[in-house]
Amino acid sequence: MDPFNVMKSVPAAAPVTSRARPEQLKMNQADFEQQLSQAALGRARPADGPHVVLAQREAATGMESQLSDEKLVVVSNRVSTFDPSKPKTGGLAAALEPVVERSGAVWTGSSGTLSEGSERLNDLKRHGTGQVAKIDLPAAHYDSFYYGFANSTLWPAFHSLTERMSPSEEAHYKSYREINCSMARALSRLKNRGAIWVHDYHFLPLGDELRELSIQQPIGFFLHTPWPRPDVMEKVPHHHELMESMLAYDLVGFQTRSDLDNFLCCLQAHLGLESKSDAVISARGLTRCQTFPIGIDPKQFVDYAVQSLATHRQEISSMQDKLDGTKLAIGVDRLDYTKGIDNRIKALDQVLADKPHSISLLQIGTPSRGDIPAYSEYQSDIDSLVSDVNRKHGTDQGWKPVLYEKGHVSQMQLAGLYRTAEVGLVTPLRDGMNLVAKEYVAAQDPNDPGVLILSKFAGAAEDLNGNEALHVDPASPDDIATAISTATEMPREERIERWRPMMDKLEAYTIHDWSKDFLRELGHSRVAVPADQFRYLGFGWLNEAEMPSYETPEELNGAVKHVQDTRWVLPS
Ligand code: GDG
Repeated sequence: MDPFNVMKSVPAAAPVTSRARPEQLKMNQADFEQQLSQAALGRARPADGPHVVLAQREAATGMESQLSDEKLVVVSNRVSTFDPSKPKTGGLAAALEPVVERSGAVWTGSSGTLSEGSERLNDLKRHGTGQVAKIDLPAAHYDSFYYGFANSTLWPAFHSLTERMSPSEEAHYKSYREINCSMARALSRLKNRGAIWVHDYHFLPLGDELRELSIQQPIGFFLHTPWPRPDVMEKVPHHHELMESMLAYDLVGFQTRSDLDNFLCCLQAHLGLESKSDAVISARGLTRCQTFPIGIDPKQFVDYAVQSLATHRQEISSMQDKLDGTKLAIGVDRLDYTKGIDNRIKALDQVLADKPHSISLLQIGTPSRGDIPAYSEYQSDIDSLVSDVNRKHGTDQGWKPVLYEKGHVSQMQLAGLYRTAEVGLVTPLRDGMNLVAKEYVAAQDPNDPGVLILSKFAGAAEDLNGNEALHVDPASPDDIATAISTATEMPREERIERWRPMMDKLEAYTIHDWSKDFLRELGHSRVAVPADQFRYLGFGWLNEAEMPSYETPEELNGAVKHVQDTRWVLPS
């Protein structure tokens, strides 16, 4: 029996299927105790003492050793190209590539080729110490899954832009579930499968589908986008079923505290489930929720920025020629309506009306999801705004205030451009984190750094606070315009004072810390205690120091009871 898998190996007294109604999630006392005693019978190992607990804990905390034979499996919709000459066009790819290369994980995702019948698992390909296993997903469902439910319902809802949500179509939801089933089946065919780390809103119910296939390994989920408030979540069709399915994960990770709080509020408001210390207990077991603010590799950006000024000197100086002596602001975004590019250009318009020929904006816009009307419309709106501003404020000598680059640039070029720009403009209406904000900071010259203007609704604003970055309301071109003027006039000493603490934070929690942290916590999330420790079952506390205090019996959702009639009160 898998020592990391007590809860899931227990036959459920009252089986709860993935289609259970919310009230079924709460277990009655008798069921819970029956599960405990069945688990105790199956697990009794009288010789095990505390040293075993410790040994198991060590194994649980060091995922690398735990996974020496069994590979960590990372799942996301798209898999990166791993081609250094090709740009990373999205935050998820930028974040996971170094994780997979260094950890030896197997990264699975859609191949981009669709299959006529059911899913098809392609041969594994090596990248660094890691491997990639691409999956051909069923043509019959992929578009409705991807363009339909994932990107026209969940994406706008999770960014609290309900007006952007497409009218609900039952077929889209059906396809969303079908693709999750296909992915689960493909994963179940992977050999040497260890813990599974699922990424993003495309795969909310994947953990549940994997459990239905009796997959026993620890399964964690990380959401790269924000999680909305209950009133917004309510507008997502099948939100009950989706949230309930997420309780099949052992660990659910969010970018920020406010996303995590929103998720817990949604569980309470929509499923009636209480949480304590960010743990939720249901008939599916224990789900721990935690924040893991995603980072970057700041050292790589420092190196790239320095190298870029030498390697790409010519391109950078020809771009500087186009500035015609004006200061430079930079924006780098997928062309997505959440990114607030329109308000940024309107703000530039205001600045230039006030101070003509003072600043240029280099906007790198990577085309994204162009097959969705909301995206193609947004992209043409940006095109017209850029033309208007260039027509209005450009000079007869050929200066154009907005340099709009839709082609891809390499990461090294990007780092050089960040370093050249006096202002970094990051103004999403809402964003899970926003890696561009962090990359801009990392690429700066420590002796003459630029100023980051940052939307207060980007996850990054929780870390890079208002004393460091200039926080703005992304819906207000006025606010952004004021910040641009402040940034361009800021004295060098103040720029350094603001930049240093941001850089310290980026170095203190890198992308590598982020992945290690998540995997360590995923290890903790599985119960690994011998039979005589069963009173701790379900909580994942593995030694005395981590144990919750138990005090006056208190109702914890009516679901949890100490075997000796003492109920846990989770530490606050
Ligand atoms: C999602 C969440 C969260 C873009 N254009 C080029 C290029 N990029 C790179 C950037 C950056 C990445 O793409 C974009 O990352 P973001 O974080 O800004 O945004 P999303 O794609 O929306 O990512 C987001 C992220 O996941 C991670 O969790 O932060 O909130 O929405 O790395 O540099 N890179 C290159 N050339 C380009 O033309 N080389």
